[in-house]
Amino acid sequence: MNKKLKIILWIIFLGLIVLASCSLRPLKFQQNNETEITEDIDSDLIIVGFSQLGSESDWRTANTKSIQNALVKENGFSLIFSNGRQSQENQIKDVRSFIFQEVDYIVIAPVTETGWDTVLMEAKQAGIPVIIVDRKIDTEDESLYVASVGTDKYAEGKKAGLWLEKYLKERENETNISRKKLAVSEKEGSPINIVVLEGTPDSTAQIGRSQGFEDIAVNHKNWNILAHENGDFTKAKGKEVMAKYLQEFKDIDVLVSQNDDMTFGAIEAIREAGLSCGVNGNIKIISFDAVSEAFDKMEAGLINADIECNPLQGQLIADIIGRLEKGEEAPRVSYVEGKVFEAENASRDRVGRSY
Ligand code: GYE
Repeated sequence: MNKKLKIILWIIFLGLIVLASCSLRPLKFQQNNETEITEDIDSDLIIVGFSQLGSESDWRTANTKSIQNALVKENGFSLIFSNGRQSQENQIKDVRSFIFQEVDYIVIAPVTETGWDTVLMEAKQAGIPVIIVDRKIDTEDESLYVASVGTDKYAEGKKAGLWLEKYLKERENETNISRKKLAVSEKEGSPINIVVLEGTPDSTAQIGRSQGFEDIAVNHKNWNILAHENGDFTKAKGKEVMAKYLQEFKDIDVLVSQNDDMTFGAIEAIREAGLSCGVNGNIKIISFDAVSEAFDKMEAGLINADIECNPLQGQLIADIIGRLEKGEEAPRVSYVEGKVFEAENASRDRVGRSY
């Protein structure tokens, strides 16, 4: 190939490179080991920085997957994902990094409800809309975020209390003890000793589920909540705290565990203590989330009931951003609904579930 042609081809090649690079938005970015970053993206895409609170549970994995699957290039998005590893300090750093990168939207699953005003004010001043997902934040300044997506955690807590009410009533009827035959002292029913494994303190799931259950329990003088400690939504901590409860209390009737991962740990602790749980067990278990492994445990009769908390929130976030991009109003609060599942129907109810 003669030299002149080579030079012409080289000039054309360089020109194409220059053209291609000016249509890409170079992102200023800070690399850290928990952030997946797109270095150069098509400027037509909507760039979303997502600060996920951690990877502590099966529920969280499903929630992350749902959001990552919705905010994909095919849907017009470029996602920058950061795992906060259950630390608000990490999440605040993530949000500042997104601001530095001049993203179009920030999505946060806040590990706890308080302590967000300062960094969200920085996002507001940078003109970056914020969407809160899964849990809530506690702020006086409602302008700090444009929408929140999640589930009604208080309602979930009440569902747990209402299920226990129903369960005890059915048991009482089954033993054919009519209330008029009961001695006066038993009119309120025999003592029901309850222990609670709580989630991360100050998280919406812990606050809502605790309050919802307690607002039902308060109607029953014979329900005794013996202890309610933090199991941090993890299997290991749930097992550790349940083992402690089993040492302390010899007559536990019910375990209310605020997520399935802590329940899985508690079941191990109960069995290692030589006790049994679930449908035919010493200790009845009410759990939250209703992830796939919890259905396995319900089918095995180890969990009596599971209060669903639907993690599939990604499409809702994508829809909200789509509406905002078109200058339309977006709903301030969007809830995904959940059901109550019972061991007796677990095999039937799990058909078709995606997590
Ligand atoms: O129940 C638990 C996760 O905020 C609803 O957080 C979520 C909770 C969920 O660790 O598994």
